Amino acid sequence: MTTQSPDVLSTDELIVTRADGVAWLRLNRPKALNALSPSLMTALTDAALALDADPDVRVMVLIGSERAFAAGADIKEMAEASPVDMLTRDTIALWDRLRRVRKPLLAAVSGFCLGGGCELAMACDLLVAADNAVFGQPEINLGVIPGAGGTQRLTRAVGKALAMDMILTGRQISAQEALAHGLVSRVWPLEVFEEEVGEMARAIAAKAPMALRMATESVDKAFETSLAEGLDAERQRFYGLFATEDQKEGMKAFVEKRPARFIGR
Ligand code: DAK
Repeated sequence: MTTQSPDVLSTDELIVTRADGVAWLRLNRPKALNALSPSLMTALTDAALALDADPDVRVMVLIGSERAFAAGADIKEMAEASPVDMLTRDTIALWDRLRRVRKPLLAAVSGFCLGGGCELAMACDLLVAADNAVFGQPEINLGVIPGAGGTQRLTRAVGKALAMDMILTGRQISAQEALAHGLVSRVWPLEVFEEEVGEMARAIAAKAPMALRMATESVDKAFETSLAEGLDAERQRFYGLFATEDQKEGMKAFVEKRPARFIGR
């Protein structure tokens, strides 16, 4: 799992490893609690898009350290910026690039997950946590508001009451509270966290890649469309999957009482 040697896509700030169809992207700026500098975001999006194009990779795990997934965007780099600086740097384009990834992206959060860190985790398809995880949008303490999707994705995930509470007061919530409010889907003790994340990622990696893609697209539609349009979009994808070899294999394997072997076609 994480004992693999670092991949060529690794940089000083991002360690990439792969095994069993799973690519691990580990944020690695320990001195700054993995604050998301433009160089780290560039390395992350470059790697994620390259891995997205590699047929041997079926799922990606975005992970930090035990102490911090990411404590936000790099405040030191933003502190003196003018609006024109912020616009011309256009770092939001890096965040938008990440949304082009089609393979399942799993955010595995331990420790601090704040500000841009929380926004990054929420931009992933799945969000799981260790029991020491802490989630928050503390930008209000800096005189600003979330700028990379926090007001939108947090509200959709946990509802208006808790989102307003967190965004207006800067209050941070525990992994258990995040689980209770639907921000994360699973919480494990820190001691077994990476093992469990690996197991979950490998389980997803064993599924049919086209079905994974259609499934994530369909779930995402639920946030963008009316129910009728969403149901229609789901149905088109469902029928479309009957054109894949993996659908034939999946159903044949069931009938023959054996595990399916999916090839991604
Ligand atoms: N940026 C830069 N450095 C950070 C940092 C951050 N977000 N968070 C922590 N660090 C650094 C600290 O400065 C410290 O560095 P040294 O002083 O040792 O050089 C080191 O990490 C360890 O931090 P602490 O000494 O503070 O450690 P503690 O355990 O005492 O406290 C903490 C941990 C996480 C509670 C604390 O560090 C903290 O409150 N950090 C800031 C959390 C925060 O406010 N995050 C939100 C930042 S604003 C956008 C894209 C993104 C964003 C907006 C727009 N567009 C592209 C439009 C996002 C904005 C944000 O995330």
